[in-house]
Amino acid sequence: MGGGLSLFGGRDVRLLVAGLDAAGKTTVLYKLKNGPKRAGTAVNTIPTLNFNVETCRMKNIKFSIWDVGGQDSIRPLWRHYFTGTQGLIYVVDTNDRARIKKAAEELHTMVANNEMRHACVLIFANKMDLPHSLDIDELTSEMQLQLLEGRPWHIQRSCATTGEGLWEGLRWMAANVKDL
Ligand code: G3D
Ligand code: MG
Repeated sequence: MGGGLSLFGGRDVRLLVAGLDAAGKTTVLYKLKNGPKRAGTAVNTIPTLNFNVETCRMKNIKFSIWDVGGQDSIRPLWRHYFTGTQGLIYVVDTNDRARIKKAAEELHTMVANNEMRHACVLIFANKMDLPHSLDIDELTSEMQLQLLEGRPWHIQRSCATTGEGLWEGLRWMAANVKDL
């Protein structure tokens, strides 16, 4: 587990995708898996029962990306996936104003876990295509992202259904993720 050189001569990097249910995690995962050239391909999502894992390559990095389900009932299981995680992709539905505090709480609880201490954090401000989205500044303040200081973090606008913003986010991850 963990990062390092792999058989194909590049780096292996392990990422975890998290966020509340319906934030867009599975859509993000399959868009990244399909690659930028197939960004137009629709993704069929079903509520994730257990987890999905997919790989995705960028330059000399092979990302393995874990999508664990977001339902309340299985959230306590998330910590089992933390070990070896080098980067967290935290997906937030910018239209779900009612649950923004809950999304923030969960993010901060997650990064406080000892197994996540080396993980850098990429926040996808997702569903930016919808008319009542919180903007980046509002989201940064509502989610108290300044509390993430001390580790690399970055917020990126995205629309997972079209793929907009996802590759920019992954490029940031590629540049900031550390081998464990
Ligand atoms: P989850 O895995 O976090 O639970 P999903 O979320 O990826 O299953 O997405 C939940 C719903 O949100 C899906 O719609 C999906 O198409 C939609 N969605 C994801 N990203 C975006 C986005 O950027 N913009 C918009 N408008 N919708 C998005 P359905 O209708 O299948 O429930
Ligand atoms: Mg899902």
